[in-house]
Amino acid sequence: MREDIRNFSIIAHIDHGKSTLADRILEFTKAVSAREMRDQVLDDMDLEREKGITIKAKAVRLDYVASDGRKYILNLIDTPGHVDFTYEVARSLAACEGTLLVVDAAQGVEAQTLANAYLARENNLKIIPVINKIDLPNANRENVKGQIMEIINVDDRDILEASAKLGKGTEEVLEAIVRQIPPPAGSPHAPLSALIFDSVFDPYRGAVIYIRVFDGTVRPGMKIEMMSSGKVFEVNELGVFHLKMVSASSLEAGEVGYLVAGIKDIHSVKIGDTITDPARPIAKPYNKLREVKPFVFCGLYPVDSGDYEHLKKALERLRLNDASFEYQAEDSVLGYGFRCGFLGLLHMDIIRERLEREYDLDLVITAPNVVYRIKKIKGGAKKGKVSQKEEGETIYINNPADLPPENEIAEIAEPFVRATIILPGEFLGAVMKIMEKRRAKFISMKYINPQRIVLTYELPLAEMIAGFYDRLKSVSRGFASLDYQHIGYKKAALAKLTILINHQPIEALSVMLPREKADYRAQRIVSELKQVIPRQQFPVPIQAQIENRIIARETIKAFRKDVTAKLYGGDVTRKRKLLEKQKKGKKKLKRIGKVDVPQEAFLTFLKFTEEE
Ligand SMILES: Nc1nc2c(ncn2[C@@H]2O[C@H](COP(=O)(O)OP(=O)(O)OP(=O)(O)O)[C@@H](O)[C@H]2O)c(=O)[nH]1
Ligand SMILES: [Mg+2]
Repeated sequence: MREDIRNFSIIAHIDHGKSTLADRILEFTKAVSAREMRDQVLDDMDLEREKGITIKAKAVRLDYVASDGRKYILNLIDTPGHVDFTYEVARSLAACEGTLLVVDAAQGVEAQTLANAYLARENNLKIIPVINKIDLPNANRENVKGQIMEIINVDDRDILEASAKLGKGTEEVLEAIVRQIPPPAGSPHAPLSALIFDSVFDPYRGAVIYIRVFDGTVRPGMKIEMMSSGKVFEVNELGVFHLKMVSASSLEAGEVGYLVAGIKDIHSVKIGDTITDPARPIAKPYNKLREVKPFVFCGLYPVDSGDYEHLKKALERLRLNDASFEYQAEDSVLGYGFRCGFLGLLHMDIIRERLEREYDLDLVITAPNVVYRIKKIKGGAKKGKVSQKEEGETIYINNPADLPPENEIAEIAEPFVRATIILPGEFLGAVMKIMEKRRAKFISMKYINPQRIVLTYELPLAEMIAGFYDRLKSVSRGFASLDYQHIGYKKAALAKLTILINHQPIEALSVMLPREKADYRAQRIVSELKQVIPRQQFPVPIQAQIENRIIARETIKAFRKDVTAKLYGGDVTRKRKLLEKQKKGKKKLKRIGKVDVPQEAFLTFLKFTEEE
């Protein structure tokens, strides 16, 4: 047992100050020099810095001399707070013995505070609650303490207080980590077992695997076996995470670090897999990580069809770094591309942006949808009610385009979620109203304290992916927070809306809609498409169809839009600038038949999910 090691993660609701607290811990332990230091130094991805949020969990190793005079090695993992990235949190927790649960002193307990605290408890981790941002004028420590004691079993005195911004309370946090979190169990002499909790692709070294060693010792030159596949590799290099990776001569029980084993075939690495010594294997792999299934799907197509192979490579590599997304090749009227699955809309956005930036790709993304379960009628064509024995196979479709013809469908079911919303009482009315509009069923209402309400609803996942989070935030002035769990499929009255442009059905624009809202939404979708699709040399009809019946129609009048028309007279540079801008805008057009369809057309339906 390594008495001198502590492995912990930092968890919280989004923006409660995890990464800033990590900054202070890094500073206090001198893991970063003043020169290297910047705000949220662990958020090193461009996207993270731009959006001001953590996307990937990050591990870093620190040395700390505690007040007992002993030197400790701390492995810290900073995690993201957004609900789409809960999977990152789950993985990080699997590598730790304890966790800091950070709660904003002004916001109090929110939906991911609750969700992450439960995750930590499921993993049997020691939870150290920390109230952060006590410097804020509207900080309400006593109230927040009460809220924390409602959700975890903790004594008033054991709730720490900090201001990560001012660097207050950092030492108390470090001392609590050393005293309260148990050192890792396990023996360096036992047979090797290590958990893969993350990985990245390096063009020169192949897969770099992040591991937590539970038992045994791994050294360069040693053979390792991936337990899920039985594949064996030889370790070339290993090391630990300081701000950068630093090589080491071994990693033993209790330690967190990385290893490189010349793995060029990315498919050999599975996050959540257990590594062992093929000469002395352990009996059973760890089963610490639940596999996550993506819930939201969309098509990704290169704007330039010549980029297909490049996109395929990029997806393979990105998937190594993010096991929670899926892809499979598909072709459609948009050409060759991929159907990709994500954990939510932010996740979808991030992956698309990473592909565009890190791999220099231009992509068109189609409307996101959930996975539908279809029960088919046995033997095919038969109308009306179907008795049990006539029912045929059940299929799952992740693309509305794959919906069988209506006369073969006995039943359509869609995934439902149980949503937990935490909000201050004053927004109750507004929030209940948006829930009503989204086919949500009220389940319960509970008070954490007189000002904070926990609402529970069951609703179709499809209603949540379309702008729900933004709506919730805007009607509650940012105060409501949301978490959700999947609760399985329920039968629903849905229909596929197909859009025809210039008489050609464009499956990439198809969406599934609740039947009772189909007419209304179809009309709004075609009107919007009329606005966003540029005029052509000829008139272009846009039609919306359900089961061979046209239910809405608009026509785009002919003529090429001349952006320079309103510029009369001399200024050539302005004219050129405008033309260039138009050219740039064009990059994101996809030519379908004779019509150019811009990116935003594919996301039109997201705008019309709530009827006024
Ligand atoms: N006033 C005050 N602001 C703080 C404090 N700690 C963090 N902040 C601010 O809160 C915002 C969010 O901080 P982050 O550290 O990025 O929060 P996070 O929990 O890592 O956020 P995610 O990783 O996106 O979930 C930033 O603007 C910080 O400057 C604090 O103690 N006091
Ligand atoms: Mg962060």
